[in-house]
Order: sequence, then structure tokens, then C-alpha cells
Amino acid sequence: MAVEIVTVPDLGGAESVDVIELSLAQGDKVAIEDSLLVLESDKATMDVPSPHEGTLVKYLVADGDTVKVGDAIAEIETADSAVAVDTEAASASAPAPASEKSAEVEKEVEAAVATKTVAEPVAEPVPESSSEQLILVPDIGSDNPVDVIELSVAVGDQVEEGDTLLVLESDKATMDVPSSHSGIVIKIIAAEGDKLNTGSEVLVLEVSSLDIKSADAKSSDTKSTSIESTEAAQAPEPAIPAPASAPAPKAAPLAQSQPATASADNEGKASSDVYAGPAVRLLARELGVSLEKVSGSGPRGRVQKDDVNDYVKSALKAGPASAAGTGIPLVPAVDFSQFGEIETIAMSKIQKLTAANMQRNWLNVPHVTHFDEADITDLEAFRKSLKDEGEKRGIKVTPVAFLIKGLAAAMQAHPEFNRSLAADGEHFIQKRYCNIGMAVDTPRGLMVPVIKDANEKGIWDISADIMALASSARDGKLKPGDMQGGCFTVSSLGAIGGMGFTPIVNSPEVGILGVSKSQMKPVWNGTEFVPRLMLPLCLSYDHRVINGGDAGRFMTHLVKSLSDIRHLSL
Ligand code: CAO
Repeated sequence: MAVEIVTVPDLGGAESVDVIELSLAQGDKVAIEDSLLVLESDKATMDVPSPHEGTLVKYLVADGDTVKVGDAIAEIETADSAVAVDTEAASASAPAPASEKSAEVEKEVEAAVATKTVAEPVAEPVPESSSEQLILVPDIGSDNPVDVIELSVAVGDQVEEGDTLLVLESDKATMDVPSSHSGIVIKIIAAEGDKLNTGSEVLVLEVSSLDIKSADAKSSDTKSTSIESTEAAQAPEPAIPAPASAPAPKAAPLAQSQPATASADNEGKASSDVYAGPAVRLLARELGVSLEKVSGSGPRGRVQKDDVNDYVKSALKAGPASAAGTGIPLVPAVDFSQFGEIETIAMSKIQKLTAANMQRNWLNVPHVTHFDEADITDLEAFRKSLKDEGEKRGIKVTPVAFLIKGLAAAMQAHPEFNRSLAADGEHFIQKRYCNIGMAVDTPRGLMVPVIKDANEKGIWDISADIMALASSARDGKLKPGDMQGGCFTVSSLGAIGGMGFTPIVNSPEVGILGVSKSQMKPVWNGTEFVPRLMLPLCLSYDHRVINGGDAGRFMTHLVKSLSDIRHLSL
């Protein structure tokens, strides 16, 4: 017989932390590494995984408690043990056993059985006897009566040990009362709105002798466990704070065919604020559902298991965008032909890929765009001076080559721009190589070939790469390797026009530089306005990796080196 006590593990330096979620219900099966509860410090939340496999006997802490390393948090009955799950269940104060089956109960049983016969295939008869089990309110830790706010079962329901029978609410918390036995509900004694105490009668279960034996086998208590004995439900699940402002359910008019309970819209709430029990939270986590997306149909907007299941079903029906859990409403399809003549044009493969990538990046990356302009008067003079040499080499040098050279230098000086966020969301990947992607406008769509090792190349080599890659992109001759391994992207619309734009980060890169058309502008030099050629630059970055200060310093570095290209040789 072994009941293992689980304690708070090393908290990585935090002295005390709050219990913000109990992940399981009493009596739940638990595997090693299953989350038992969630702790929160002022910096982070952490799941406490179970070090044992077995059955959760009970929690030794409640939601909202503050705990420290080594505090006992739960009892787990390991597989080889026969300790009762409900060792805390009330027994001393339990009323006398129900000794008679009333005619009313018999009728309800018959009705329930008849209903089940219609609704479900008839199960093979099993050679076992059955009896009634009166379920009582377990020890609720207080002498004050608590309200029944939800009956979770109906007459005729088959319940399993650990299933929630009803939900109680005190002025401080709500608690699920799980069943101590498996069986069929044959009579419900408590009603919603009743005030109950420890030991109050809840309902009567018809329990097979096999179930009773197995429940008895688990009991370490010496109290009588005869078939006719009265049994308290398992101790209530630890408290889940009820939303203080949870609206009371509105009764639907009888004539309406809507559900009788109002459904609560949880949009905009934190998941931990959604009114739901631990079993529902566990189910939501297992299915990858964010609870705030689910409307609760239970009393006071409580989210039920069925609500989570219904949410998943409708998300799957709605298609991939919705199933991904984005919750973004789809743009409705419009029949444009009702307004005039139309033509439907098939998207190229590249256009489809671009659309998917842009949407993915736009939705995933918290974008910020930083604007600046560089004085490229001297750079342009120098670039033009390279024309003859360029003709001899067969290479055309454009401002984009200087931008790429300047970007590579700025990335060396500010390595955070050469990072990606690791898939675990907890690490940065720092790249020691420097490849710069270049957006190319082609008749078949946007392509981004990559200039490899830009930090090691001079203006001639970069210019040669730009020409070769842009022409391959336009001729559809890029190889997959030409478009892989980018660390940062430049998107130049300088030859086309515009004063600025907000490019979309080419994730998992963390920055993209948009370049617009340079213009002569009057610039104040301290004594007079002078005509200078100004180049508009727009840096979009992933704010998960880059902060505004980083962006400001990066752009200042870039602007300085473009304004005085001698810096690029340093
Ligand atoms: N301001 C003013 N003129 C500019 C300029 C700028 N910022 N950048 C380039 N130019 C001029 C060059 O000086 C050159 O003119 P000259 O021939 O008189 O010297 C001419 O524009 C060259 O343009 P180009 O497009 O042939 O070559 P490039 O190296 O400037 O650009 C490339 C190459 C591939 C970046 C470009 O052709 C391209 O496809 N840009 C589109 C990128 C794009 O679509 N971005 C949007 C992505 S999101 O939808």
C-alpha cells in the first residue's frame, strides 16, 4: 500500500509561488509527467509534472494558495497500492443508510432504463447483482452551508467514479463534487439552489456489486462498506474561483427552443479567468483549445466538457484557418458578378505560396516598423563613378548593393538582427553567418533569392549576385538552394517609387528593410538649406526578438554608413 506525497520541485530561484490551476480532478488517473497543477511566480508560470503513475487521491493545496519548494501538494496512490481515493470523505456525520427503495425511485429506475433502451444498444446482460448507494456531501471544510449551483448529472445517467456530480459554491469558491462510485443515477435528492452541509444527501446511484467491491477494495477506512451502506462522495475538488461578476443564467422563454442556460462569451478573458473546472481545463489542454474561445453553456457561464467538444467539432468543420484556433472570422464569399462583369484568374503557385506565407507571418509576428532616411548624395556620386569600370566588368552597380553591404555590417554590429526565435519560444538562435534575401518582383509573383555570405563580399561581388539572382528569378531559373538560408531581407521599391511602406517580416527572420525612392530634399546643415539626395528606409522587425532601442541603433548604424560609405570599409 503506497500513497506518494508529491512536493513542490525546485522553483529555479523563486521563493514562493501561487497555485493558479489544479489540473486534475480527484480520482483522475495520472501518468508520469502529467501536469498536476500550475504554479505562477511574478515572472513565469510552470506546470508541476507528476513524478508517479497512479490515481490522484487528493490535492493538499487549493487554487490561490501560496507554496514554496518542498511543500506537499498532492497525494498519489501508486498502482500497487490499495489505498482509498476518498480517505477524506465524510463518514462520521453521514446519515443512516437508505434501506428501502421507494416506489418513486423504482419508477424512476424503470423510466431511466426504458430511456436507455431506446437511446442505446442493449448491453449484454452481466451476471452481477446491483444495489443502491446513497451519495452524501463530503467534508467541505466548513460548518456553513454552501449553495448547489449546478447539477451535473440527470436521472438515468451512467457516472464513473470521479465524474462530477454537482457543483457547490460558497462565498469564496466553487467546488466540483466527484462521485465515489460508478453507477447509474436513479434518484437526485439535491436541487440547484439548495443549501447543503457536509453529509447532506446528494443522490442515489444504482451500483453493480463489482463496482462496489472495487470501491471497497480501495477504501482504507474501517467504516462499513456493505452494499446498502451510505457513502459520501469523494472530497470536493479544490476550489476554482468563480468569476465575481459572472452573470446569472437567463432562463429561456418556454416557447423558445434554445438551451435553457445562457452561454457565456469568454472572448478577451485570460484562460485562467474562464469559469471552468479542472477536468474541463485538462480536456481543453489535451485538445489544444484555448478556453477563452469557448462559450460556457453551464450555469453562470461555466464551461462544460461538451462545450469544449462542440468547439472542436465546429472548428474542424469550419476548415483549417479556424481549426488552427485563430478564431479569426473568415471573410464572407461575395458573388461579385451581381455588380458587373468579372473574370476568375487562377493564382500561380508562387502567388498562392506568397499569400499563405504573408498571412502566416502577419498573424504570428508582432510587427513594428521604424522609419528613417539616409543622405546618399555622396554614395550616388561614388556609384556613378563606377559606371565605366562596371561596363568593363559587365556588372551594373545599383544602390541596392550598398544597402546589402550596409545591412551586413549593421547585422555584425547588432547581432540581435541575425537571430531567430527558437521553436520552443524560450531561446534565440544566433546565426554566425550572414545571408541576405532580396525581394524580386517577377511576372509570376514575388520571389526572395538569397545573397550568401554578404558580410564577406565587396560591392562588385554583391552587384554580380544581385544581377544573377534577379535575372534567374525573373526567368524562373532559381534553384531551391538559391532561396534558402536567409537571415534578413531587403525589399527595394526604389526603382518604382513611393515614400515609404511597412514590409512584412519574412519569418523566421526577425527584420526586413523596405527601401523607397530617393529624392532630392532641402536639408538644413546648420547654416543653410542644401539639396541632398535622401533615401527613405523602413525597417519592420519582430518585436518578440527586437526592441525599439535595438531598431533605433541598427538604423542609425545603417544610415551613418550609407551617408558616408567610408564607414563600410572599416
Ligand atoms: N531610389 C531611386 N532609384 C533607385 C533606387 C532608389 N532607392 N534603387 C534603385 N534605383 C534605380 C537605380 O539607380 C537604377 O537606375 P539607373 O539604371 O538609372 O542607375 C534602377 O533603379 C535599377 O533598378 P532595378 O530594379 O533594375 O535594380 P535594383 O538593383 O535597384 O533592384 C531588385 C533589384 C531585384 C531589388 C528590383 O529589381 C526589384 O525586383 N524590386 C522589387 C522588390 C519588391 O517587389 N518588393 C516588394 C516586396 S513586397 O511585395
